[in-house]
Amino acid sequence: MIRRILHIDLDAFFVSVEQALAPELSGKPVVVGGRPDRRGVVASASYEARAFGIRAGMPLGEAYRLCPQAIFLQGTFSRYREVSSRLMTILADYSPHLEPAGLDEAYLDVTGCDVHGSPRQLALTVKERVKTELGLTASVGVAGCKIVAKVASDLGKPDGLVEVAPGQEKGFLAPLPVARLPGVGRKTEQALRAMGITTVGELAALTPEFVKSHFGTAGTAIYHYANGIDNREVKPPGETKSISRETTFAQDTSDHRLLQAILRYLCELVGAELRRHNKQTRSIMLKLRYADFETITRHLGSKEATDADDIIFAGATRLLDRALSGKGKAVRLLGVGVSNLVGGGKQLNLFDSTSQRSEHLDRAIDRIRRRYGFGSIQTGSALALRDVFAGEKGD
Ligand code: TTP
Ligand code: MG
Repeated sequence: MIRRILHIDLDAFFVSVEQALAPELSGKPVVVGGRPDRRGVVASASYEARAFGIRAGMPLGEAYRLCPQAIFLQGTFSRYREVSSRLMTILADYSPHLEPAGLDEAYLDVTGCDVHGSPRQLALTVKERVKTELGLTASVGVAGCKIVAKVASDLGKPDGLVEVAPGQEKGFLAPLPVARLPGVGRKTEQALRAMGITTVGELAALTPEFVKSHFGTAGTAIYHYANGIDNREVKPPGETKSISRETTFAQDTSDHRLLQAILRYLCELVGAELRRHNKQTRSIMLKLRYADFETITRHLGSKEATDADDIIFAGATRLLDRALSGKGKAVRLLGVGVSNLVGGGKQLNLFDSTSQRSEHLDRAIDRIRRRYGFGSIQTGSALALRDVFAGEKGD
């Protein structure tokens, strides 16, 4: 099935909400951010104010100099949040694959949602409902991936609807200035210009190695985006994307056995959290901060997704051993994380009794710990860790 993604972004959001409440403000240069004699920056500017050069992020004093007759408003954040949630409620009527990307913007994956008409018709319906129910205008981009949908909605502003036909993503982006591409900030834009690259098409024609060598991992993403390639899914919020636990020692240590024991403990914390979310991981991360504050992270991918403490621990141990080999430095902080999570219905290998046994054990331990606290059981390899920790945190 051909992927179809909508990116919806309201026009001059904060300002438009104020204008909807006070129609006498419509058609005028209006700025939300505060009074121009106070410190602060422009949060949102009406398109009439933008005609004077006023932009979000600009100091209010500068905005005032550009357009003294503009109307400066403080704004009411609770009101914007309320409108935002009404916007998301409208969008949720059309697909469960809804990912808010800010107060006034969201991605909606409408692949296969034919009951609401074509993606273009759906975009028109959304625009119409936003207009009648919220009194606001939205710009919508329709494309085969998130990045192109976002560029498209931005290009049509205000009150726009830009659809990029399937397969046309690269050609659509090619003539645009590189700064149109999310991820290309001012610095990257300048660096690219110094290389003679000003359009997305010129960026796309470079080699991925070249872009990576100049802009690091961010460069790889930019290169793919420039080519209209973006495999990121539209992910509803609340889905856990990563889980990590780390601890800083009361005293720096290079005691390998102690580090391993703590690693085991952290892996058990991470594993328990994974299972609580009914998730499995395909990527294990180790974080180390040495006594001199040098901090490294190391990653290990795994072909099969897992939520088993033993497997997470085995992976983390490999990373730890590699990171410590040859380094005599003491360690100040140790952390373990998992990402690239896959959810729900797990695949049990029914013939592998060892992994089943350890899975039952993990879950039994989880139950006891939920009831009596995490410290109520310590597994052999994580024993005797009390008093080692100065602090523990996770996300
Ligand atoms: P944006 O969608 O970036 O801006 P906008 O809706 O005002 O204008 P546009 O028509 O270009 O989409 O951001 C949405 C809201 O987020 C904006 O109305 C105010 C707030 N915001 C800030 O508070 N500070 C900022 O620097 C930016 C960019 C936005
Ligand atoms: Mg907006």
